[in-house]
Amino acid sequence: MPATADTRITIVLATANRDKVRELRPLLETISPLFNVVTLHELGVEVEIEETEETLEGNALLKARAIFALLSERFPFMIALADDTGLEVNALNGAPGVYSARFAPVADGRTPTYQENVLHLLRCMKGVADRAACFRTVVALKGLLPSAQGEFRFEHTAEGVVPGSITLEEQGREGFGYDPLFLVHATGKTYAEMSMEEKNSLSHRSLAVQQAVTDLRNILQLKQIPLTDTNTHL
Ligand code: ITT
Repeated sequence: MPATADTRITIVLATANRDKVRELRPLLETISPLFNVVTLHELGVEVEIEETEETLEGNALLKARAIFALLSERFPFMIALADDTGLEVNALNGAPGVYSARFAPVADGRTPTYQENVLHLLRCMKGVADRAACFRTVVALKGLLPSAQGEFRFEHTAEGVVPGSITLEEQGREGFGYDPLFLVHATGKTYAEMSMEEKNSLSHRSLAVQQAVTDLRNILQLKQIPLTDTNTHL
């Protein structure tokens, strides 16, 4: 498919987590109105991607590659964007980290609920004085875009980290996952005490997404990909 001046770049969000989609879509659309952001749900794609790697970067790449492979025939030019996120607690030697989704022990092998993970973390931190922690997101991009040579394939990862601490009890009702326990010192609030707009203005996820888009723009310029109207606005 030839590139045209008004071609928007399709970004497929390679996540099954609707809470992450709710944050990622406005983040990307704010950075550039020329991104055409689509979700797996909107595409009618239901897929379980097993996170078999031991790092956030490995799992983010694994998810971006899997969704790119699945959809590249449907979208000749597109970027699959995956996010792998972990909460790293100092006193727990960085746990739950890459295993944040499956932190609480549950009997039947299912994925624990957010609430079960939150309560398990509070139990692990009972009586612990050092409450320092950070939230880390790695965003992976796997894409194929039009270029003067016909096409340009790339893979890239970018990271966002926010330091904070684990509260003694749940605070706030917004957000998802561990948000009620994660206090961002600069604001004096947990993520769950912030609106989505406020969380998106400073979160680990937003830092990673902004870095990934900046890097993508630089990569395209470095590779002398002729900037269409689309790419100019990245
Ligand atoms: P996908 O792999 O489909 O993207 P997931 O829920 O497995 O969805 P992650 O592995 O990246 O996503 O996230 C692991 C867990 O970390 C997630 O289930 C939440 O409990 C928690 N989490 C991720 N991002 C978070 C955030 O911004 N705030 C609070 N908790 C978060």
